[in-house]
Amino acid sequence: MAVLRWDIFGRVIDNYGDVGVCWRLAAQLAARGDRVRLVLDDLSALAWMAPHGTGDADGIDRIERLSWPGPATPGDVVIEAFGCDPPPAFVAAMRARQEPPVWINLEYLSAEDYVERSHGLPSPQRDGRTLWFFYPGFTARTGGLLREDGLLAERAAFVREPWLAALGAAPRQGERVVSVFCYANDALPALLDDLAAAPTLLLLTQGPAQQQIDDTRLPPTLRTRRLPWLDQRGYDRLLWSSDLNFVRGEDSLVRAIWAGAPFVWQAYPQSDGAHRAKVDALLARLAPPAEAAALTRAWNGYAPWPQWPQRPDTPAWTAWQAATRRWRDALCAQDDLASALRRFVLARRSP
Ligand code: TRH
Repeated sequence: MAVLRWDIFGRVIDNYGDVGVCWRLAAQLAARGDRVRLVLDDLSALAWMAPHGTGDADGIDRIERLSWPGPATPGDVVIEAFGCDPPPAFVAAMRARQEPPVWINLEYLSAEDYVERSHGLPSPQRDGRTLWFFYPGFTARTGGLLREDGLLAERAAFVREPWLAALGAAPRQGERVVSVFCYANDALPALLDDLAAAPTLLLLTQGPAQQQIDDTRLPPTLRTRRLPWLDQRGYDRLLWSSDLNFVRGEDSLVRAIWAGAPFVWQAYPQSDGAHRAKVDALLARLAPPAEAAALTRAWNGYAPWPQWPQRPDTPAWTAWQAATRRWRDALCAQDDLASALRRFVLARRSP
């Protein structure tokens, strides 16, 4: 298999999705034997998300982590994540190369229909080069989702008790485990009220979940553990360990899908309400029971708080779990994003 040299550029606009997606892509390409330089305007989140020394067997420790503006000379492929505009001097160097690199804009993930129409389109530039649009997505006519080789087997072999115990978050007998990664959310008090109906261990990630919840005001049925930032592998395991996951943004949504447990997604809130269309499009594809869909809409702030399936022995919970697994299995039958992207690039290189 040809070894490709990739330059991935990303800018941290807000939160951690930009760096999270760039890192996962870099890691999956490196695991396939490619050479990867990752150029970010802010490398700080990598210190907890992808600490050095944790993945040498996969080639991950060979990824070059570079501060913006990064290298002077391009490799074979340039990825600009989310339209971040690589440095002008680098773009000029791309133009100067005899065989210019394949240049790709990796777009945001959405379940909306426009993704299929836009995926793979060329954008001819004034100087004769082409920028290609590559859209992640949920159907075979999109770029697919980031998924490591062997991820599902690893997940199936995972045993949660020792992992949670090592985290200092062992559940008590009969307690359900719920992880929460969210933006500031006015619906949190309603959620806590509902969860308090049964013994629950709430695993709160860094950020608004920890800031918004006051442990001293919780009833005895709700216990909390405030987690440090975990690395991405650890965050995956947190999702595998939980009976119900609240996730947000782009990357943790995908990881919740691979985890296979019922999940509730909070889209990145936009002042014009554009996130509603994203939530509705996701729900249309996942097709959970109506109560779970209602919960997701309420969690995103545009529907009243509903009655929702909480107990694993109810038909609605079973249906929710089944819908989640069905969708995961269907998505796993499709190509993963790194494989699709490699193929896309190879087809656009000069012979
Ligand atoms: O941080 P986010 O809210 O990022 C968002 C979204 O990507 C959104 O689409 C985008 O428009 C906005 O940024 C600018 O959520 P996301 O995408 O889930 O990214 C979080 C990353 O952090 C993900 O890679 C998982 C990782 N993570 C850890 O590695 N450890 C942790 O403990 C936690 C909580 C997250």
